[in-house]
Amino acid sequence: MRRRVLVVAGLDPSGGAGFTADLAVLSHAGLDGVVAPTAITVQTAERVRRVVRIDPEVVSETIGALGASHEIAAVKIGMLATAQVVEAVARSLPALRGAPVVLDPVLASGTGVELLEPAGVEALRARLLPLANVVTPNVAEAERLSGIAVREPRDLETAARALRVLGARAVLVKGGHLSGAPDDLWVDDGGATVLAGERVGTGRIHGAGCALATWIAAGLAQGLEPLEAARRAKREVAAAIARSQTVEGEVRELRW
Ligand code: PXL
Repeated sequence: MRRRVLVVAGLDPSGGAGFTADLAVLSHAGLDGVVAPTAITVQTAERVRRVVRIDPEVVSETIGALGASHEIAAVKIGMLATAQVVEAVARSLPALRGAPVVLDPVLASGTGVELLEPAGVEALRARLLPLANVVTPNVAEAERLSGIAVREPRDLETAARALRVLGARAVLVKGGHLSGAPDDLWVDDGGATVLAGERVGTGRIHGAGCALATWIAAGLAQGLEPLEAARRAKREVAAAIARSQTVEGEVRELRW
């Protein structure tokens, strides 16, 4: 059986985010990916116009079938759309024989369109955080999931620790949406570590969050320690941001 990384995520037809972007990351990392699709979106790089949900039974059957015919070396979870899909994924993961899980808690698009229904946020907190080896919220997602308002840098650590109490083994809060340097904060059982970043250019980057989580899953599949996987992921995404190209208005896409 070939080792593969399982991507559980939605389709962005533009390829900037979602599972096609994740497959590009995996191929760049030298890994093969398999996909359990959770939603289809209609969108341009600028705006999500519509979300079409996938039947949760289809999601769990797909994960079951992939787990039976491949050795799943790691799992990356992205957009889930509904509470029922969150439940279906949570029920399906134990059959993957302990493959490490990276959870990107996608709640809304960069322009604020809802990508997970409100009941799904509660389900994600209760059912998926406890199964996550690494969870990668941005500041807004960390606030919503932890219930802690982030006003200054030390609130980031409080929110990250609260997500660990909810069951995630390691938390990477992405600081890219804060003003100033895009430093991320890593918290695991060894404590807190700042992953320093540098601002590269201006404008909105489409798909950086998807790519970062997938790079971390790739690192875990390749046997890196979680913090090392996160450091490499941040380096790779920063390099892709530096090479990024404008696709529409001020929106830029990563280049590998
Ligand atoms: O970047 C979040 C995201 C994740 N997954 C899919 C998306 C988006 C944003 O548009 O479309 C499928």
